[in-house]
Amino acid sequence: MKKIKSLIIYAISIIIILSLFIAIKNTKDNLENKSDQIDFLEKNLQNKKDQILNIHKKLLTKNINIENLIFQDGILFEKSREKIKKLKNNNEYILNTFVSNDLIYAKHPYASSSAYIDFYDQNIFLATATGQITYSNFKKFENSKITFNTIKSNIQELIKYPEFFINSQYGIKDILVKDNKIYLSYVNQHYEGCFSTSILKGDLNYSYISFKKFYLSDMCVDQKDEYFKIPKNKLIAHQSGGRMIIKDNLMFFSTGEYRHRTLAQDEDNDFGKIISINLLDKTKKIVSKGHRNPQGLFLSEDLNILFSTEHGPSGGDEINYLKIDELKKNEIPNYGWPISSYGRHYNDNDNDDDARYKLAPLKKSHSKYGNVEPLKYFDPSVGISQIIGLPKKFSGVDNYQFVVGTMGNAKKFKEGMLSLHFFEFDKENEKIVSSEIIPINSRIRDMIYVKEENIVLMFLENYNAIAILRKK
Ligand SMILES: [Ca+2]
Repeated sequence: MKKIKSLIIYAISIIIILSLFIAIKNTKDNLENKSDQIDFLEKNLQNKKDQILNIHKKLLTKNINIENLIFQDGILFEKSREKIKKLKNNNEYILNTFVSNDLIYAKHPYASSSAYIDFYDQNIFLATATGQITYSNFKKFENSKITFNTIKSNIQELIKYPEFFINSQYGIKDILVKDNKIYLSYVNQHYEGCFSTSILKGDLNYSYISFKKFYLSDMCVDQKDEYFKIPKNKLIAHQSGGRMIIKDNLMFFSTGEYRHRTLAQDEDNDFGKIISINLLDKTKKIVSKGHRNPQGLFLSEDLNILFSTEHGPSGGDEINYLKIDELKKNEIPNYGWPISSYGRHYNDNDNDDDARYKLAPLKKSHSKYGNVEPLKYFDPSVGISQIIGLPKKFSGVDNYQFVVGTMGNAKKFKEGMLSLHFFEFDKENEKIVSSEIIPINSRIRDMIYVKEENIVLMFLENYNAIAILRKK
């Protein structure tokens, strides 16, 4: 009897092990299938993108810009959905999203369209990264369908290289409307293959704007530069910075280093810096150096602090800050890049002998090398973009609150990407005292706080959408 019992147990065990084995194998096969499917779909998508890009390029050589046709009579946004977002402090926010199928050009492989926003004189301004300027009165956002009117301009006469007007890394990097002037920062091609981040300026007009070059860097970064002969190294125009803020008669302007990393440490050029430009006499000054790609810039007038974000290497995104009083000193504050960074060069296989570390060592301390430590760094990276401060009437908290938007991509998706990150900042101790992530499920390319309406406006690169976040 005992023998039979143990035989039965033995048989059952074998059956369990066998079925487990089959289940594991099926799961593994399924996963392999899924990853094959994703690869297949991605390749198909890429083929479609390449075909469309080819068409756009060919049309441009015949002087046909499809976007001009689409934007001729304005573009349409449609209200898509309303969501409630709740923070740990029990504050509730309503998120409304307005989607446009008229936005067609993206400046990143994981975006479906790219654009920048600003608010002025009760209007939302939206500039596509390919240079179309549109606006709509904010009141229209009570409706479910909104037409943005197009403002014609001379941009196509000023910018002559075709990559600017199609899917590429090159294009507009920010819009700022202030005191009846409109400013656009953009990747400027000085001559073939040589770029800098420059600024156009025009008088605000709702039918036609004639832009003039307002700010032009003395030098450009050349694709053929010796520095790009380092293995795994080439010019990348994503690393352009481009954020603009105006306070009184001073513009703060962030610039990237186009992956010519060592430029960020030299004081004889504009790359990898935050600079100030006097609007009256155009004199410029370096505010801070040692930046890789400062894609977010915000001046808190309450704190008298300039916050910036650093789109870093792998594991090295940062939030930085600078007390405006520091500007009176003679020494230019150094934020470390590429001497110090908590990240590593992309695809270095954890190899410290990778050729890129020779000139860009990315030491794991800032202060030890005389550089300013970040207020916070993100490892893994989140693809940090714009940063804005929020007043108490929006945040409902006593501490100073600021929020950063993130991008990232679906392929290497990590928690914290495609999200809003809320931070409470203790101004006495100059420290972040709490943080919270609210997923938005899209790359947040641009973001502003609108005081008049007490709302946060965002441009979402994956939904081709303007999103409005307001207190419930
Ligand atoms: Ca740094």
